[in-house]
Amino acid sequence: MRTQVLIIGSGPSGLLLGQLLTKAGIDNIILDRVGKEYILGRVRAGVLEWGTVGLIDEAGAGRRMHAEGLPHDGFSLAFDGRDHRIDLYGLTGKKVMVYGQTEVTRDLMEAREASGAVTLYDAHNVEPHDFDGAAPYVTYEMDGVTHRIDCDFIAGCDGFHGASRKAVPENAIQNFEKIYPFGWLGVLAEIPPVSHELIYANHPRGFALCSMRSPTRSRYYVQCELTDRVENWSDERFFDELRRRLPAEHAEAMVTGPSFEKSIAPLRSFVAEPMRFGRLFLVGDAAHIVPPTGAKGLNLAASDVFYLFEGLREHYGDGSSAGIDVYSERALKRVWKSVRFSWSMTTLMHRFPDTGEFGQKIQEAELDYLTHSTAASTAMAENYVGLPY
Ligand code: RFL
Ligand code: PHB
Repeated sequence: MRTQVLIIGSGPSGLLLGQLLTKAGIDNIILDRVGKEYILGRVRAGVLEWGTVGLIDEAGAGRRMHAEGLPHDGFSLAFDGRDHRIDLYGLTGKKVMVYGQTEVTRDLMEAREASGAVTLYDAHNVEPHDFDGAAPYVTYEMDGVTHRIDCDFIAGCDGFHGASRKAVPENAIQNFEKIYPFGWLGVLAEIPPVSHELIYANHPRGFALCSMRSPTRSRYYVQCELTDRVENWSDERFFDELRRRLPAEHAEAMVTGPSFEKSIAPLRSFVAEPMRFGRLFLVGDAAHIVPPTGAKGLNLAASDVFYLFEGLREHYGDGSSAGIDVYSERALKRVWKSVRFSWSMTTLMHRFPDTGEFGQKIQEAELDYLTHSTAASTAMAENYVGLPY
């Protein structure tokens, strides 16, 4: 089998890239090691930058997002027992869209199926080969048989634990990493959100986040110990803890109900440099991870896709390799700014076990500065809605 661009990974980055390429007449195949239902069962991101919204539109998968997604003009930083609103629209003229990653993925999958482009699920032992030469290929196993697909380029869209980054020789790649000393315990429940905007709460008991998926579905998180287990958290204990970390008006107004998803995610910042190795490109979580506090992971995956798509379109359009050659540099510039923002918002909003009284005072001063200085809140808003591509 042969294709122009072989995409490893059918998450949001692989699907978005695939749709943009297909629309531009560039042949591509997607391989994923798991099945469609498994991919759609993962509960992840909820906030889309407007640039991401535009790319999903360009990919022809935006209809339901515009009908059902919730455009948000601002969010709250809650501390000292009350809300401090960050007026995203007033400060930047831009909004964000609250629309779940599961739905983005479903819409992109449907658009792909309608276009007739090929996705091969349950492909095991996927391995990229010869990407440092002119004729790369990928092998995989399906139903006990090894298959090979030849291609011009390989897009490694296979997430943090994927095969693409692992295929790069150790001496060709540099990793930068920071692990945070806590995790997020998240629940999804069919209950109306406590507020019409997101609430990021800094509280002596730890961070909490009130987010949503729709007017009837809430996504809530609390900071927890890394060693904690979901089995230790009944719904009752979760909602008690969440309420204690919120301003009284929200705690009193909160509607609770049975959760239908509950999971703990560790927090990590990670960047691999460069993002291109000959004819292999790393895209999205395969190249970088950010802690979810800034809502940047999925949006960074989208900006990587934008840069790579531009490079490939140029290559197939007029034979120029200029866009491909600057892919890694362009993508990394934006990646590091989002890594910085996600780290700073994580540092600002969480309780760290070893902060000490000095660190605590600095955090309080920063929160006060941020919410009283138009310059500081504009900087936060500008990063949150997304820096330009
Ligand atoms: P994905 O989504 O991990 O998809 C990778 C795909 O590759 C497949 N795969 C393989 N296929 C073949 N062979 C292999 N060896 C393979 N290994 C893996 C996998 O099956 C999968 O289908 O990566 P992608 O596409 O780069 O997308 C990245 C985003 O998923 C991620 O950045 C976000 O979910 C991060 N994130 C958030 N991002 C936001 O922008 N806003 C948010 O509000 C937000 N909240 C979050 C988040 C991530 C979270 N967790 C659980 C990590 C909240 C949480 C709790
Ligand atoms: C979510 O809705 O899952 C969500 C929203 C904002 C974040 C992280 C996660 O910063």
